[in-house]
Amino acid sequence: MIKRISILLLAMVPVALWAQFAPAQDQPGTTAMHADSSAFVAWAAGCTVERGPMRIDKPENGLASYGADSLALGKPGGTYDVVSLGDGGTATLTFESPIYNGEGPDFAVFENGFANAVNPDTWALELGFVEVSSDGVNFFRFPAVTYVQTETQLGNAGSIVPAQLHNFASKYGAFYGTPFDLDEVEDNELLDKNRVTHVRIVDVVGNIDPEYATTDSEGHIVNDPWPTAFASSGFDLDAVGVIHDIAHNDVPENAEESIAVYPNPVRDRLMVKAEDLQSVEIYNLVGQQVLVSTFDIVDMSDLNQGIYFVRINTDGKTVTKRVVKQ
Ligand SMILES: [Ca+2]
Ligand SMILES: [Ca+2]
Ligand SMILES: [Ca+2]
Repeated sequence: MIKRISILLLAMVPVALWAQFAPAQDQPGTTAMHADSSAFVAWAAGCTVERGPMRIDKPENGLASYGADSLALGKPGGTYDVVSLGDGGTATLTFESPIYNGEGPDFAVFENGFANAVNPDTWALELGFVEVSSDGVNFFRFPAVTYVQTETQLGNAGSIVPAQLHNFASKYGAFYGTPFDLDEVEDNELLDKNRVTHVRIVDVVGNIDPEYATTDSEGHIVNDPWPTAFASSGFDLDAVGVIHDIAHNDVPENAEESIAVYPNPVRDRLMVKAEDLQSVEIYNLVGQQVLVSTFDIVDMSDLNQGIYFVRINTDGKTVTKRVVKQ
């Protein structure tokens, strides 16, 4: 009897472990973002794809070929409006204005996944790693985690429960973006999270054979639909939506002034508009200096609520602005 109970417990534990990330787009608690969400202020403006093979173990069969790079630009178009990356292929996206690390998610990636017709709790999702860069040279990957089993290779109808995935593109089906928060990328002196210029999607190979497998940030092999030995092999990129970019930050009330700060009141990032900016100093009400920066975006999120004086030093001119921190 005791033995039977322990077997039952063992059978139940993995289910609980798997269900620890946000659920599918049709369930409460999902983080999926619909393409029409007003949170999106811009869409990718440039895309360069390096295709991978249709099958990594048979490169002689040729590369994925479905879709043009330009199908990843603009708003999501759905199932056929995609560019296919093939096994291990990449897509590198650029934007009209740099992305900054605002409150919550900063951009979202759209693929063309769909619910399994027989078991609609599972989805055919072709996964990708997501990386960001602020110089187009050095790329930094979001820590991604999968709890999809690794005993049985998912076939090309592959059934994945979205709650088993975190920080993979795509966790959700067509027209629903997977959000990414720059806070989750490890800090690095070569990455300016407030001036991200490039987003790169890297197809996870998805083959569980250790010879070809790719692993998540915790070392788990990533199992995804494989082989997908046809033109639309691998990750099918539909769009990348921007939530926080510098161009669409709250428009400064005093835009005509040569030196301005915005938004005001400010919650986290204060933008400084000034030509030939040398430094920004922030003082509290009793005149203590609480922050110094040489950048035109100052992170005030760690400061207490209240009134601050922002001294902006430019080449030849110093101006002080009163700012309310919320
Ligand atoms: Ca963020
Ligand atoms: Ca595909
Ligand atoms: Ca598209």
